[in-house]
Amino acid sequence: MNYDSILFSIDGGIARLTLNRPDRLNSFTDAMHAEVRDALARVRADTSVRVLLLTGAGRGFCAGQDLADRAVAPGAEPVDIGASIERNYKPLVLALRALPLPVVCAVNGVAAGAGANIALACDIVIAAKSASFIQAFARIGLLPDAGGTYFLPRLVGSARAMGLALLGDKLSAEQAVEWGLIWKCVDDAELAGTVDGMLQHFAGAPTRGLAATKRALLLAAGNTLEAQLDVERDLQRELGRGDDYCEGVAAFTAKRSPRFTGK
Ligand code: T3D
Repeated sequence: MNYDSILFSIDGGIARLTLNRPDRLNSFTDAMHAEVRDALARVRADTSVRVLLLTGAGRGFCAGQDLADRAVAPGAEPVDIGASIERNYKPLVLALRALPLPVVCAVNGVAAGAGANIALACDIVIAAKSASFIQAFARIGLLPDAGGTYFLPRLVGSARAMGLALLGDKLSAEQAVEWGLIWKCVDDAELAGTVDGMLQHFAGAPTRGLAATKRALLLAAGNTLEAQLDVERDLQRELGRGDDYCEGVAAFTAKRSPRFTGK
């Protein structure tokens, strides 16, 4: 598939996906969704990939759905946005969560509507200080989708989730860190270098162990303690049979740096 709305590359174990409609703040069209789906399928199928970066081109990260596609002439049939969610946003959020590797989101500018919640679906979110998060749905008569009603209360608690979702106010990147919505924010000029350092780290990390860690943490949201202890036992048993665990122990014993293969 040719990509017009995204940039995508795989190199040295790192997949980079950039939303690339900067004049529309990288808002999503059906075509962009199809391209992102295709790229994520390639990430999933390529066993050399050990980390995925999601970011945006230009001054914004993503402004959610392209609203130019949603204007309805008076008297015309409204777009079935439930169908759009089923076809586009739900599979996207689930695909990001299911990827068996860390997904790093570099929020380079404003993240609004579904754009904010797609960022929250990623595993580690690093934002530029000038970036912001806006549950813009309240401004146009919708509710937070793309997982917003799931992620927000879990990340920042019910009171702040309600405030963000009902008011649709802009949350600065620094406040987002303070509230526990995202991992960290850095000066704008440091975003690329900070993110690159993290990508290089993950490209040499024990990928299967990280995939199991991600899976266990995500399962915890719906599990009892006992069920979760079982999850940990079963995943740990598999990891204990892996090359990276052997290498980790050997490197520790020999007092050298480990060379993980991700196997
Ligand atoms: O429909 C379905 O399938 C269901 C799913 C829904 C998911 C959703 O995401 S609904 C929420 C949609 N998003 C929004 O409501 C956000 C709309 N955008 C904004 O509120 C503002 O643009 C921002 C607060 C994000 C940024 O403001 P600002 O002042 O920095 O930039 P701007 O001037 O508003 O935007 C720059 C350009 O991008 C501008 O175009 P222009 O005037 O230069 O030609 C603006 O129209 C365009 N743009 C920004 N967001 C969108 C957009 N164009 C289309 N769709 C957008 N979402």
